[in-house]
Amino acid sequence: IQLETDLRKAIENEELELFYQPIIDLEQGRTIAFEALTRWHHPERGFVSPVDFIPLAEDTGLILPLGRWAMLESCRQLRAWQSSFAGTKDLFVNVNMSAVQFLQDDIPATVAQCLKETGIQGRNLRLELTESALVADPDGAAECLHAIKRLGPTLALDDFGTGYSSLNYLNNFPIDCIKIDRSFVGRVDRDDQSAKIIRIITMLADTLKMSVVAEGIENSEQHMMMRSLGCRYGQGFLFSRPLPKEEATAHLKASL
Ligand code: G
Ligand code: G
Ligand code: MN
Ligand code: NA
Repeated sequence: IQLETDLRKAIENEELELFYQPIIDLEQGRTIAFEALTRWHHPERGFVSPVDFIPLAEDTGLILPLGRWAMLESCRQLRAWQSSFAGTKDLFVNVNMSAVQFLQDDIPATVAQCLKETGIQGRNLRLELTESALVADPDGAAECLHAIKRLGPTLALDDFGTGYSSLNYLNNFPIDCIKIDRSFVGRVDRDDQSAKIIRIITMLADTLKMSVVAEGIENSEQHMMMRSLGCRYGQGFLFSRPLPKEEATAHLKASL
C-alpha cells in the first residue's frame, strides 16, 4: 500500500526516469532505435525494479498515467535528438505497452496526443506489446492495433517464443517486427536446438515481411550466430546497457 502511494506520487512528481537501450543494425553496426525502459529511484528504498513496480502499476490502474507519461517522454526525447542531430530522420523509439493498457486505455488517442504535442512523425514511434495484450479480447485488440497503425506507428511483438507464440497472432494482427526473447538468444551459442528455432523464426518473419530483433545479445558469439541465422537487428549488453538520457545522447552522437 505504501509503495502504491509512493508510485502515485512518483508519477505525479515525475520521479520516474526513462533509460534508453540502443537497438543495432547487426550488419552495419548502426543504432537504428532506442527502447525506452522506465526506472524508479525511490527516495528511501533506492532503485525499484520495473519487474516489481510494473505489476503493481498494472494492478492499481497506475499503468495508465505511467504508460502515457512513458510514451510522451519518449516522443519528447526523440524530438530533442532529431532537432540536435542530422541523420536521425529514420531513428525511432520503442515504448513498452502492457496488456492492461490495451484493455483500459484509449491507446490510439494517447498516441495521437503524443504525436501532436511533440511533432514527431508517427513512423518514428514503435509500440512493443506481448501476446498477453491480444488474448483477452482479440477483436478489440485488432481494431485498436489498426487504429494505431493508421496514425503511423509500427508494432513489435515482444518476448516472442515465451508465450503461446500462436502463429494466429502473426496472421491476425498487423505486426511489423518480432523480438526474439533473450531466453533463446542467451543459449544460441551453446545449443543447436535454439539456433534451429531462431532460424525458423527469421524465415517466418522474412516470408511475412516482418523484421526481427534479437534481445539480450551478451557476447560476440551470440552476435555472429544471430547474424548468420538471418536476424538483422539486435540489442543487449554486448552493445550497450539501457542508458540514462545524457549517455544515450552521447551514444547516438558517436554512432551517427
Ligand atoms: O528494464 P528492465 O529490463 O529491467 O525491464 C523489466 C521489464 O519491465 C521488462 O519486461 C520491460 O518490458 C518492462 N518495462 C520497463 N519499462 C516499462 C514501461 O514503461 N512500460 C511497461 N509496460 N513495461 C516496462
Ligand atoms: O521484456 P522486455 O524485452 O521489454 O525486457 C527488457 C529488459 O531486458 C530490460 O530490463 C533490460 O534491462 C533487459 N536486458 C537488455 N539487454 C539485456 C542483456 O543483454 N542481458 C540481460 N540479461 N538482460 C537484458
Ligand atoms: Mn521490450
Ligand atoms: Na522482451
